[in-house]
Amino acid sequence: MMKESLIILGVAGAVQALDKRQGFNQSIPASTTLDGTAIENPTAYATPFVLNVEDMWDLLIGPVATAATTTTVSPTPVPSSSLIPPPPLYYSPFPTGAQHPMEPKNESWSFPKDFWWGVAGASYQIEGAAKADGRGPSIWDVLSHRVAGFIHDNTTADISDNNYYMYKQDIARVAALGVKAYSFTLSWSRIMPFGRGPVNEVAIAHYNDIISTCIEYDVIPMVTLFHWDLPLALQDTYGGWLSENIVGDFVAYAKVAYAAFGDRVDHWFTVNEPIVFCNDYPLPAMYFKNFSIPNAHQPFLCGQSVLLSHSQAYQVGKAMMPNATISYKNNGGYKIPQTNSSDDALAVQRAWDFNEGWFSDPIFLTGDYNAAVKAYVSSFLRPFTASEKQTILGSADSYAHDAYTAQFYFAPDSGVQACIDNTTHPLYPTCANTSYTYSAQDGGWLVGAAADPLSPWLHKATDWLPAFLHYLADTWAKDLPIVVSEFGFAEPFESSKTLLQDILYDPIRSSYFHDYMRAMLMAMSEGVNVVGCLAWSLYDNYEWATGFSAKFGMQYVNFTDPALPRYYKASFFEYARAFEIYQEK
Ligand code: PNW
Repeated sequence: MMKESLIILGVAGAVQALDKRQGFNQSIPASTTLDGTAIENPTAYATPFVLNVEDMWDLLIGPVATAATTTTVSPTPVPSSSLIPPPPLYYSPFPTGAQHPMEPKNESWSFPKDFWWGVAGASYQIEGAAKADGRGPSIWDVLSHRVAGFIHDNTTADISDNNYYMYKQDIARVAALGVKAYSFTLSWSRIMPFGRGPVNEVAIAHYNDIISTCIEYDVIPMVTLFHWDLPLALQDTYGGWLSENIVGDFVAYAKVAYAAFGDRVDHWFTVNEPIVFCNDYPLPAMYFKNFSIPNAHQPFLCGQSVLLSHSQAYQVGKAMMPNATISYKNNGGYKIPQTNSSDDALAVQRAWDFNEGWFSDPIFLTGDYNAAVKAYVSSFLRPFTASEKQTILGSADSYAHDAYTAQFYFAPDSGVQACIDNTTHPLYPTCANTSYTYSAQDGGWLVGAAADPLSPWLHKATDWLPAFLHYLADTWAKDLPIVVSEFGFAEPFESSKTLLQDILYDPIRSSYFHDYMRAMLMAMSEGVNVVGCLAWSLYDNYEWATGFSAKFGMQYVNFTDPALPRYYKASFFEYARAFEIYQEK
């Protein structure tokens, strides 16, 4: 089905092929400036430069680092000495003579036999091989290479975990601990170096082999189409997600992926966390083509494009793969009213409305924005047409949520309504204040143990997970299954540890996974239909603007050793243990 269009033509040829596509250059006037004619408004004219992939790297990104290993590594079996679990936090199987109170198993809890538990990673964060095999640059190559001060520790993900070459070993290592599912992301600009047009067969072959390797190891492959690494060409051509031009391009890309992998992949996520990547707009000035759209409008223009892109990609996917589960990944912590005042309740509701509800209300409830968002956006967003609303409504087969944490919400000092009436209020338009602590009357304690200070949004708030899952089920999922599509923890100050054995012993992350799994079991025993969960992350990786300085891995990767060796941390065994104990055999 894809064969005819799927070869990179030689990159300059590919760009010319793109130019012929209708509309690609519609905003660029003819190059009359080159004939020497005097012009009235020089800024209205555009260059006729044609950049191939190499030019884009050279001119827009600059030199890129390459790993010591640049060929696919064969997997070596995980030695049994690496599979000995640590003495766990709550009881110990070690015959040391130490005494441990037993943790009783709750016999009324269980994970059903077909419950899938897995681990997740994402293309830009783990792959490395930035320029290999024709990959085009993404906006994150600009953010990490060019934008002064953007990355906390000045690192790039040029090499990162070198998963592009080491995936066989990576899959073997997760399979060795009994993990049932591996969730990874396709790099859009690997598959389509310009985000549209020619498809790179080498990239298709690469992801095909990841999928085959999963199947060989009896691990379910789960694929996300977009996890923030937008092809740079799309950002600089029309503003990326700011423009509805992206809808057709995203759907075309999704079709290529479904056609190539849909025979073996049943679990698909379209976009990861649109609340996060839409709020990344405006991108830093001076590094991307300028589209002069008011800053405050940009996240919502992005959101509009996401709803159209996701819903159309969903419908196309269901037509091509009727048995697939397709959804998108939402995110955000549970929102706890800090007091029982009615104004705090209102603030909590507006926080749901402007975050999860921004996408979930249209997709799961009505086909359109909720009233609070609509009141805000209607002056600058066009309304959805009736047929768009129909396409959006019901465009998900599960409710997938990246459910890491919880925090408290309360009304602004002036009250919620005064904020809504004052467009210059710093909390406008959401008009909800947040805190990580209980109220002063309740002692002012933190909601739970803090993660690394570089991930200040994250606390261990597993006590709130049952309420959280009930809320998602009652509000949006209803009869649809819930997938906890990411959860995990950045062990505080892990990057300042130096001894290997110290790094591998991660007690707060271990207690996070221990308590998280039991809280999930509790909610499931109360009737919440969670069908699977994906821990973030399979190993330490590039934590976006935090670089390598905050660590979410359940495996340590020694980034200073060119061989990039991986080691299981104690938390990985803690996660696996929950299923040894509670999953029906
Ligand atoms: C996720 N929150 O982002 C991303 O999908 C991953 O790429 C990232 O590495 C991981 O979490 C750890 O940060 C989130 O505020 C960003 O609730 C923000 C939130 C949750 C997840």
